Amino acid sequence: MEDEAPAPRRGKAPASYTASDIQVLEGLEAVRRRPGMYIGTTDQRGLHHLVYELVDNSVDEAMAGFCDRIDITIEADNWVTVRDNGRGIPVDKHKTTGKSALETIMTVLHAGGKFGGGAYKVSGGLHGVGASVVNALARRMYVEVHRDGKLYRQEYERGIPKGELKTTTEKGQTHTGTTAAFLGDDEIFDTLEYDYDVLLQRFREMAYLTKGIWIRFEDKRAGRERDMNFCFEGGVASFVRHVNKGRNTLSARPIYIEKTVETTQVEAAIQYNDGFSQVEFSFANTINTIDGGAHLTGLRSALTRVLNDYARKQKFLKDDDANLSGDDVREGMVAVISVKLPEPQFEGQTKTRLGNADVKNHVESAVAEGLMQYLEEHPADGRRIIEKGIMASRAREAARKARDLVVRKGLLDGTMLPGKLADCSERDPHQCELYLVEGISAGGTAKTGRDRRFQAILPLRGKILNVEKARMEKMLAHEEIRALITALGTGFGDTMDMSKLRYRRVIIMADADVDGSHIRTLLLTFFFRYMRQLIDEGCLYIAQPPLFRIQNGRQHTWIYSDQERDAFLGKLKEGQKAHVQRYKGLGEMNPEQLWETTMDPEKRTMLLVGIEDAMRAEEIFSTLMGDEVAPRKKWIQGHATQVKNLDV
Ligand code: 0RA
Repeated sequence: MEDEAPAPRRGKAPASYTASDIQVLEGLEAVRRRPGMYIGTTDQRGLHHLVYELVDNSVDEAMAGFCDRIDITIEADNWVTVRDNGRGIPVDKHKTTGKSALETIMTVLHAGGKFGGGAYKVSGGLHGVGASVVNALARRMYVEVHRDGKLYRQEYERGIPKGELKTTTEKGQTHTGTTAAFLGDDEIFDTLEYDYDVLLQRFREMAYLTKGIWIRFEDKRAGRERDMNFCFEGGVASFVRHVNKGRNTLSARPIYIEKTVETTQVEAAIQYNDGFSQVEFSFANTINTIDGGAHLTGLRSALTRVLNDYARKQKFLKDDDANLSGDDVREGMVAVISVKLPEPQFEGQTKTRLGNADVKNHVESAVAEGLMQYLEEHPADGRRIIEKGIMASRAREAARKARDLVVRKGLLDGTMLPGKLADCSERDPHQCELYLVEGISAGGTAKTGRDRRFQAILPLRGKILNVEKARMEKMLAHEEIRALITALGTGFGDTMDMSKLRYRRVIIMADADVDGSHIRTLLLTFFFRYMRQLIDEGCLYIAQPPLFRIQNGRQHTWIYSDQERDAFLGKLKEGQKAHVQRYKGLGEMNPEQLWETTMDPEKRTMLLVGIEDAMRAEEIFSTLMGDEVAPRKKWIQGHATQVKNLDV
């Protein structure tokens, strides 16, 4: 968002002005002038933010115990409707403004808080900006409140009321609730396109975190009608089950803990599987604290302490055995911790870490108590969990020895680059790219076609190891993986050092067929598990080779998807003939063609691999083997601005 955006056009002001009207207009204008300050961005993300804001308000009403249904609809004309069966926003006259409470909430910045539903009103972070911000950024909006046997309704245009609050008596009406609907303002937003799946993900999360709430999400847009319903009686335990779906678990059900300690509501669920990764999700007042914080620390220390105590008491650990480490007891664990507290403090640059120090003790005591009780009541599960921890501890020791050995031999430190690597001449990592190419012959084509100044090629033979199911030391034994680690220069795992990265762009280039999709998945899994920072820092890409070449007279066009092909052929004038050639693999192109279509920075399109949402990634990486995989992706483009669709 530009700092000095032109003043947006104002809606019509009401006929009679008061001092509070002027304040309202100034407030709305501030929001419209600098929307970024309130909702971050004015792209699709910002647009989604308006929806979250309204849904959060209804969820607050649910957390306060007055609402158990929320219906969200994307209407055919891009209006969004959020309806709940709570008490209804109050409509009585507000003392200082002389306006109804409803109008005040809808038009005065930060007024929402004063009417905040319960004690656990979501605040901080990017959330909690208030319904008035949504209203200010909406081309049109209306709110309907059912309460006291009446229907109240008020409409707005760019935040300004279009008349008074209207009241109708509804005979025999007993239900209560609020409906808020808006149409985003196209003067503010780049797009009014909602991404159903992105919103759905958030609502699913909301449903897990607000036990028993029923959320319905309907898309009424032409051609993409969809309807989803969520209700999770198990709360975060349902969440854990969902993450563990399809895996072998060490207990039939997640360990579930629900307890209020002082003013902190603690809800946690833990379940082990026979895999090797740790999956932890933490939330405070339904906000995903991706950087963890006090609640996550509390959960971890309870886990380590209680499991070690139990292992000693049950003699799984002998007197001279060392304690299990945190990593040992978290191997194969899926855990969700959700806390609700009156005044959450969100810290860190992205405000995604919970700061409230006392919450650590609240969570630790709740989880310790619940876990101890569980172990007493389920000794067979206890044994399996401890045995897994002991195995993890031994494996970690073996891995450390294996790593020490390879490090001592200088196998991974980049001083001995792998023979298969065709390096580039440039040394500045920011200029350098490494192409990981499926197959030796395609590797050869890429070597010839590349710009050797800044593009390096590492051909990878066949299918590399499935790292999801393998342990670290086994993985290290794999030559392809070793070559990859050595070429990158960073090391891996806990000791990874991004400052040693030799190429700031690492590009996976594989065929657009099943084998190619397989190898992409394997490589993504590897990077996700062992070189996460590469993804976090936006250094991992997926190349986009074309699927077709269409020859049309003397002209030829490269085509990257089926839709694009259909569109292209549809646009040809009658009588024109086109020859469509399908490319199955990289090997079918010659070096010049590979350069022109896939490697030339001026022309190519690449996918930037991002992990915005660890849960989805976890799901993807564990649903391995042959499945179509679609990580959260962002399109990076050279020149073209069209978006191409390809399943990874
Ligand atoms: C404050 C007080 C009361 C209700 C609400 C807020 C409320 C706000 C929203 C926003 C969306 N849905 C909502 N539902 C309720 C009720 C006050 C009372 O009845 O005593």
